[in-house]
Amino acid sequence: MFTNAIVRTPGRSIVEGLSDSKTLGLPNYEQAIIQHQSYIDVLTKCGLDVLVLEPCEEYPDSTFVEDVALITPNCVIITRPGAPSRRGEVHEIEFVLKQKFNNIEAIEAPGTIEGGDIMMVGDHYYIGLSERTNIEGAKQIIQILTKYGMSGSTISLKKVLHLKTGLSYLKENNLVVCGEFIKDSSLGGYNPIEIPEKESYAANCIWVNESVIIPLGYPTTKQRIKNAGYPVIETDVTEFQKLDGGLSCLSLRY
Ligand code: CIR
Repeated sequence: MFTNAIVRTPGRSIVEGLSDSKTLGLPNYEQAIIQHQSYIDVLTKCGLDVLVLEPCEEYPDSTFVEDVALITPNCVIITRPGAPSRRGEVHEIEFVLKQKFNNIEAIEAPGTIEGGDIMMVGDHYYIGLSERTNIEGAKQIIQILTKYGMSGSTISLKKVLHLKTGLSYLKENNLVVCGEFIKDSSLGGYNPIEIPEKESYAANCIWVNESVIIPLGYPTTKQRIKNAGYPVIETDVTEFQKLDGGLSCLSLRY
C-alpha cells in the first residue's frame, strides 16, 4: 500500500532532456504540463497524497524524480546518476527528503545508480546493471539495503535504458516482462505477464493500491493486465516517452 508520492513539474528546459529516441521528436512543454497534471490526478485518484515540487530549469530531466532517490520503508537512499548531466539533481531531491525522513543514505563515487534500475519486490530489490548503473553503485546499494534488513541482487541489462524499461512488478507475484527479460532465468518463479515488443513502452507500468497505471494506447498490455485481475487506469505520457521516460520515473511512491 502506498500513501504518498513526490513528483516534480517539468520545466521549460525539458526540451533539452536526454533522449536516445531518434524518431519521436522533441517534447512539447505545454503538452507535457497537461500530461503531468493528469498523471498527478491519477495518482490522487488511487489514494495518494502527492507532493508537487517546483520545476527545476537547471536540470532538464529533473521531472524524472524516480532516478535520484529510493524511498524504502526503512531508509531513503539518494542515488548518484550515471548520466553526468543529471548528477546535480540529487541535491535538489535531498533537500526535500531531508525534511521528511530520517535514515538518509547516499551512493558515493565511483558508484553510479539510477532509480529506474531498481525494482522493488517486497523487501528484495533487483538492481539493473546498465549504462547508468555500475557494479560499484549496485554493491553500495545492496550493502545499505542489507544494513536496514532488506536485500538486493543484480541483473545485467543488454539493450534497454533501465531495468524497469522492460520489467514491472505488480504484487501477488505477477511480473510484467518484455524483450530481453522474457527469458531471464534470474526472474523465474514469478507469474509472467508478457508484453509484445510492439507495445514495449507499456512494460513500464505501476501498481498503485490495487490498480495498475499504464500508458494510454497499448490495448494488448491493457487486456493482459486486466486478465491478471487488476483494474487498469490509462494515462497519456507521450511527451515523456520522447525523452525515454516511462510512467514509473515520474514519481517516487511510498
Ligand atoms: C534520461 O535519459 O535520464 C531521461 N531522459 C529519462 C529518464 C527515464 N527514467 C526512468 O525510466 N526511470
